[in-house]
Amino acid sequence: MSFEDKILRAAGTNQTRTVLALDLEDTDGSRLVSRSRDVIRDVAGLICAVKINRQLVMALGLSAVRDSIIKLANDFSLPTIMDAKLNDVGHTNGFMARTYFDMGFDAVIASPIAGWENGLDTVFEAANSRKKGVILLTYMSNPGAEAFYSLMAQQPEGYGKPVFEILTELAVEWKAQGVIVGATQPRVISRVRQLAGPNLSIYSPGIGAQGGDPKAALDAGSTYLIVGRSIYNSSDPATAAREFRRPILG
Ligand code: 3DU
Repeated sequence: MSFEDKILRAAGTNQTRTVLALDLEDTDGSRLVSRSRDVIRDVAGLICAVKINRQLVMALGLSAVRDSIIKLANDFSLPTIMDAKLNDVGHTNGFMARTYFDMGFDAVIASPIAGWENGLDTVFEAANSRKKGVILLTYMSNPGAEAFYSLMAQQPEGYGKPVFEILTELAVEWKAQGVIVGATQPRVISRVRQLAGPNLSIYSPGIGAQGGDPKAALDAGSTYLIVGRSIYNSSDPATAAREFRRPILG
């Protein structure tokens, strides 16, 4: 089953659009594993995917992430996304993408700034041949993101276009399975939705802890919400995760 089919199935079964960002920190590796697994068990029926960051892979190593986290997510029929923010030349991007996919990840996040030729071409090749997903960073959620992603880029025809619009067009052209657009910028989400049409999935981080509002993001056109600290730092992660489902349940 492809990445998109897996996340759609989980979103339908669990009536949710929430992707859990599993970014826990702990100096003790075995405690980090057990806390991470507890959060997944607590919210498995309330989320549609688990996103893993490089900080978890740095702390545990890739095989431990596969054995302790990816397998558990898969036991709950949840796909996993590796937030690798790939941004290098083709041969190393390709190696990293193949390794993440062959370890069991269903999708990777990459930065389109690397370009296609000898940049992200190898990542898409690795994904397409394995029915995996590539999600492209299109507008980050942090306040500093505006300085670059909203920058007007001079077009050959003479007019200016914001960088994020160019990145959105590339995501459509390259047939990415999704784009990341911060929930902190609902107007940007609307514009990306307008440019990309109804089929491209928009993943929006920056909910809660970074100030983004889930309903505003979904109303503006986000498909999925990426939520970390507001769930795993809560004394009751399941109740917190249930709250993020509220805007789609009505
Ligand atoms: O703020 P939170 O704790 O809900 O975490 C947000 C997650 O989304 C975290 O894993 C971070 O790496 C990721 N992310 C952003 O926050 C902003 C982006 O533009 C892209 C990814």
